[in-house]
Amino acid sequence: MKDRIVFIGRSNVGKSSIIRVLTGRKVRVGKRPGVTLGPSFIQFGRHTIVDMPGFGFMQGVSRRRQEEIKDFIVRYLENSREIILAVQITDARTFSDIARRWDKRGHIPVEIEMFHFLKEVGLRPILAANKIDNVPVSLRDEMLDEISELLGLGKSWQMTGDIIPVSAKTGEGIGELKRKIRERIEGV
Ligand SMILES: Nc1nc2c(ncn2[C@@H]2O[C@H](COP(=O)(O)OP(=O)(O)OP(=O)(O)O)[C@@H](O)[C@H]2O)c(=O)[nH]1
Ligand SMILES: [Mg+2]
Repeated sequence: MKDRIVFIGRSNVGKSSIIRVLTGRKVRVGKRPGVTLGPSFIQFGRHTIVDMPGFGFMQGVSRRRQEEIKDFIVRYLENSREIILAVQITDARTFSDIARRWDKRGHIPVEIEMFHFLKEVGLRPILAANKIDNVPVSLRDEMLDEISELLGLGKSWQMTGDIIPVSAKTGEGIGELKRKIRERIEGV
């Protein structure tokens, strides 16, 4: 049965924290990046959430190890027949800056690359823009629209239906994320 929902994202964006709030289960969360090293599995109703290690830059982790982790994630996503959906988590406030910095250096921003990859392999990704509590309310629409454009989803984040602003800290948007996950896995 296809019953796995994978949570992926750069290190330290709050994947484990969101899973903790969504499921009420104790999941290891940390201040330092690289807390989640192997995938871990958390029951979510009839489904299983897979908490993946974070990819991309991590302080104190060698570049080679970072590449290994990314390769592991990509291979897991390509080969597992049990995955029904992917939820990509990002840090709402820093997404655009980081993406532009990579772009300037002539690299494809890793989060954008990952989002496209998830689409290509048919995992219908939802983007949870986490830590929205760090963004002043008056700036949120602008910031989310920018994320939407950078991901190639169009100018208005609200029109996409793929972007959900959330905060694992305040609980904001978690209900909406839960609804969106249920909507996507229903009947599959
Ligand atoms: N302000 C704020 N901080 C958050 C939020 N969600 C998580 N954090 C903090 O971000 C840090 C990283 O959280 P984790 O949940 O461990 O992040 P992760 O993505 O699982 O990290 P790795 O396992 O290392 O890939 C912790 O210090 C959390 O308390 C949020 O919504 N708002
Ligand atoms: Mg984690």
